[in-house]
Amino acid sequence: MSEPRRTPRRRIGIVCYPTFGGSGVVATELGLNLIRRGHEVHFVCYAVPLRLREYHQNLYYHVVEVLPYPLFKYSPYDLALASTLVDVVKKHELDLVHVHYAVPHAISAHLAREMAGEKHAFKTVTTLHGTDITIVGAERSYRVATEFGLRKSDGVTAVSDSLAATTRRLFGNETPIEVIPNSVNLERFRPRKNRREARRRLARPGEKIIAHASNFRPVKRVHDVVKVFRKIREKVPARLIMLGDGPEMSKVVSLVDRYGLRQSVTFFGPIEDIENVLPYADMFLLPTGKPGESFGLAALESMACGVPVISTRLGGTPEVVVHEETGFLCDVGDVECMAAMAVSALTDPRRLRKLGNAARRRAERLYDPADITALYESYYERILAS
Ligand code: GMT
Repeated sequence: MSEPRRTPRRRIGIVCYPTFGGSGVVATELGLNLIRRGHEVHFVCYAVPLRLREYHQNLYYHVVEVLPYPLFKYSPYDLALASTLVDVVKKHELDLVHVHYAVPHAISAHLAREMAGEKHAFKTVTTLHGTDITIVGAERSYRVATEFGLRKSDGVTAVSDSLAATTRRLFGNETPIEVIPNSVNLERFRPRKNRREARRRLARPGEKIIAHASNFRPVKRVHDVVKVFRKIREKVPARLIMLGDGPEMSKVVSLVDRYGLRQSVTFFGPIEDIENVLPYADMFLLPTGKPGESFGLAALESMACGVPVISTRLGGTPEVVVHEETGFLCDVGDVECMAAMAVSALTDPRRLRKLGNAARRRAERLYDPADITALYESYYERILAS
């Protein structure tokens, strides 16, 4: 399916982390949308991105092979990426390489440009996604390199005003940052009819369904999900559905056991078709701690499914979730607040439906992939003309 394109056809390289994670999803969906609009897109990654499951004539995938060598305790992925980029740029005459997540992609792209030389000149755009600035980039061992990568990028974008502001605070005001929010695949993530049948497979009759999806890293405070759920269950029959996996998983399972909640919690692991579960939830919990979500793609995906979100008043989430309109925002760690908000909506079906409808409408109005892709297209043109 092709969509109208108002800018010249371009050859674009996209670099991202291909595993579970919002930045890889955003990069993949953007690449597919650019292809649908007639551009040629080359993904350069160490594995096929998870959501890249479609065939297109203008879609190319180039693997970054990282050689394990006995001398290397840590194989230099950044060098392998830079070398692969040079090969791709030379062979396919790319106009622009768009890297997602600054570390180390922005530096690899710059190195590739230096190595490719004038004859194969290309522009670079770096999209900041969050922890590449707030955690990894701010870390002493990466800070100087991250700042260098941003300075050497021809264009830098951030997924929220909040992340742009944090980047300026940490790295100075020199690099102009364009804010282009993430989009959500509105066809894939949509409210579903016939919910009753699917819900029967997910929960017992009468149970409200609470969902959480993440990479279970400490910043996500998944233990708060369990604590909030425990409090919700004191008032409302409910089931918790956990999607994803990560370093905190065993602690979370222990907490579930300690609270005696094993029979009420379903762990789905890192399933790929999360869109077949999310629409059947009544509420989505994302109690992320400091420094917060730069954006909160999982929250947006839930909203697109018509599911209200309870999250924290931190980072870029308040730009996505509107308190008392599409969900609720509480302070980090305030499980009482999160549980009270959840119970107030779960026990009021009209309000719950209103929140869900408003969530979907907001996703459609502000995060439509066609609109966001058009923003990237015009940004690319500005960078290419500079
Ligand atoms: O920074 C991370 O935690 C990883 C990154 C990712 O690759 O999933 O997540 C960030 O990028 C997403 C896509 O832009 C955002 O929706 C997430 O909020 C953001 N995570 C954080 O800021 C913690």
